Amino acid sequence: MQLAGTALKELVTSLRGQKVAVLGHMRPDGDCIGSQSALCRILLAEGVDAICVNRDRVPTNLTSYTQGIKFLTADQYTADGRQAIAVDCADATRIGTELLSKFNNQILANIDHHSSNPDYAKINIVVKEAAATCHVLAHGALKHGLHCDEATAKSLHLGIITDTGRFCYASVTAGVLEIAAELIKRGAKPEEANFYIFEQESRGKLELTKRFLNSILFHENGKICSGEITQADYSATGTTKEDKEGLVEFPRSVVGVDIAVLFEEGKDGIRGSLRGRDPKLRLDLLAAKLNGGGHILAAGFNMIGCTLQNDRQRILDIIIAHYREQTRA
Ligand SMILES: [Mn+2]
Repeated sequence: MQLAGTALKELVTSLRGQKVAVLGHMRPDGDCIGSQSALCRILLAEGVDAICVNRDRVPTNLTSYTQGIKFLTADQYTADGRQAIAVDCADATRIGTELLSKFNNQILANIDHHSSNPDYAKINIVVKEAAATCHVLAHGALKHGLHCDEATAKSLHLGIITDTGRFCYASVTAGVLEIAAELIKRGAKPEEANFYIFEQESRGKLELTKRFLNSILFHENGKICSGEITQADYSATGTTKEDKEGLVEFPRSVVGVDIAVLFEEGKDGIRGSLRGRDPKLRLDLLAAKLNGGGHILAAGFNMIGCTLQNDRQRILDIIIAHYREQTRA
């Protein structure tokens, strides 16, 4: 982290007088928008001509963090010789290929915290143990005397609470809380951030949640819990696939459930999310049996050409068989 701070300071000062675009990932979240907004403010304060560009629009609940700086979508941006800095992008494809091509596929700097980051830029400031990209930026800004006014502090705090689930994950160390405390001293407001991120759900999302909860079934003596969402659910509630975010946490949080499953029936097949708590269950290996992949505790599958009516039970049987194999004494 110490090295990252020095590298950030060097990067920012080396760009004085130059034109820079700070790029985020597709479907931006709080850590992405927070990192872009904060870094852009830091660069502007150092005399860099900086803007932010994303393939997608800034989510409406996060627009207050972008006040006073320029955020463009890929369509609105015409290549004008800017250097690109990517933030919170685990690899270059996360920027979106079309946007990347506007920079001749050249990224000057990559600032991130994903453990899979392959160091795809000329300058790579990647701290794999950091809780958020905003954590990396905040450390650099606060310890190396970079600009950190109220708006910057709010943006950095936004990213940290987003990626730590409001300071609940294993990535939250005393150091993270010390940085958060300093950001609050500089003007970050926990209740305001909490409101924008966690209390701005649409009515459609609540209706979708009701439908999902109604579909929940338990299997294997309550060890496996599944629920489903169909295209009809999305159209009836005016929601999109982005709104399924977080639903799998309902079955995952129930006592006794070892594997939570969310089935999503699309036009071309069934996609699914798998979540667990016990590394022994190796959900990555289970997902691989279902044309998917992912992490040991969180994975996804993709059964092309399948429908819930025809294939739900067959997929569940594979999940149950895997569970029995992994738990056999
Ligand atoms: Mn992040």
